[in-house]
This record gives sequence, structure tokens and C-alpha cells, in this order.
Amino acid sequence: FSPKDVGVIFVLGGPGAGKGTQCANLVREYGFKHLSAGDLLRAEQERPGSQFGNMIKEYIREGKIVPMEVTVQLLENAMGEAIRTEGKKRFLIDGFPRKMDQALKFEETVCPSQFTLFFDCPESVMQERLLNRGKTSGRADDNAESITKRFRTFIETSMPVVDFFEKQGKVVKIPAIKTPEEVFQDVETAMKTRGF
Ligand code: UP5
Ligand code: MG
Repeated sequence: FSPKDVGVIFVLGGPGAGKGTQCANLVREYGFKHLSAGDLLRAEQERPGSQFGNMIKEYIREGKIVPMEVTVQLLENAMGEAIRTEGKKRFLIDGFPRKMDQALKFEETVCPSQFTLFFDCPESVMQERLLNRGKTSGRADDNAESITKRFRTFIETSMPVVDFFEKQGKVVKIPAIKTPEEVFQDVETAMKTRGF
């Protein structure tokens, strides 16, 4: 597909900030195609015959960022598939890019982003949400040890991406501490400021 035919909004924020929750609301109200990089990686990890399965498993448990070639390819494939089978061309890309090399590679080879929705949430709140979700999620990284590592990666590796887009005036910051419904009201206000 051609970059000029598609629209991409990145959705960033710390682990447990509520990216997935708010993307579901955005899909319902605006009809975007939601692609979570983490979900795509977890699906690839489960895919029989995947050459990356073990590597992805290890990276996710350690809260590290999987080499960008793998993730960018999974996203590009999923975008192409959504365009072909659903005719959808407006994408919410959730949990990506979370390292500078990914950001540059994606915008250069796939499509420049329109802007980034950034969910801002204190670590203590995110930790409580993740530990709570960990009781039932079955996610290999929803445990205290992995959560600590995910937070460190977020600060050291992913925040520089947010700062990079911020300098381009492409970040809309949304406080994510209130109830999901209240946060979504702020999301809708933010979307209006960007012409949606
Ligand atoms: N919840 C949500 N909003 C709430 C609110 N306002 N009030 C109270 N509770 C709220 O929410 C998390 C939990 O909080 C849920 O129980 C929810 O009900 C509740 P969710 O919407 O799932 O938050 P989200 O920000 O999506 O959290 P998630 O755990 O998915 O964030 P991560 O960024 O850690 O996970 P992701 O799946 O994106 O990535 C996982 C791993 O994949 C990474 O650590 C990394 O190892 C790997 N990865 C890469 O290597 N490369 C990539 O590009 C992407 C991922
Ligand atoms: Mg998520």
C-alpha cells in the first residue's frame, strides 16, 4: 500500500496506562482499525512454525523491546491485511514505536504518523492495575518482576520517542488516572483539536 492512502495515529503510554482500553473506545466511536504491537507479537509467538517464537517470549518476559525488524514487519503485514479484507485505512497503532530506531524506520518505510496520543499515568497506578490484571490475564509479563523491568524500559527507551514527537508538536498528552469513561472524555476532546 502507499503511505498517502493511509492514516496512522500512534498510541503510547506506560505499561498499564490504559492504551488498549482507550483504543477499544476509539474503535467504537471513530471506526479505526486497532493494531496493538504487543498483541501482534504475542500472536506471532504462538504461531506454529514461527522462527521468532522463543525470542519474542524471552523479550516480553524481560520487558525488553523486540528487534524492530520483526515488529515493523508484523505491523506492515497487519495493515495490508486490514486494507485488503476490511477496506480500513485509518489505524491506531498501540504500544509502538517504543524505541527510537522503530520510530524512524516506521515513519520512513511505512507511513509518517499524524500524531501521538500519549497516556500519562503515575507508576504506582499502573503497577496496581497490572498486578490486578495479572490475577486473570495469563500474560507472562504481568508479575512484579517483569513489571519493574517494563517500567525501566519505558523510562529509558520509550520516553525518548515521546520527547522526539513532542518536539515536532505531534503529541497530545492525556492524563490517564481517572476512570476509563472520564479518560475517554478527554480523548474525545483531544481528537477534536486534531480535526476528528
Ligand atoms: N484499566 C485501564 N484503564 C483504566 C482506568 N482508567 N482506570 C482503572 N483501570 C484501568 O489496561 C491495563 C489494566 O488496567 C486493565 O486491567 C484495564 O482494565 C485497567 P490496558 O488498557 O490493557 O493498558 P495498556 O496500556 O494497553 O497496558 P499493556 O499492559 O498492554 O501495556 P504494555 O505497553 O506494557 O504492553 P504491550 O502489549 O504494548 O507490550 C508488551 C511487551 O511487548 C513489551 O513490554 C515488549 O516486551 C514487547 N513489545 C515490543 O518488543 N515492541 C513493541 O513495539 C511493542 C511491544
Ligand atoms: Mg495493551
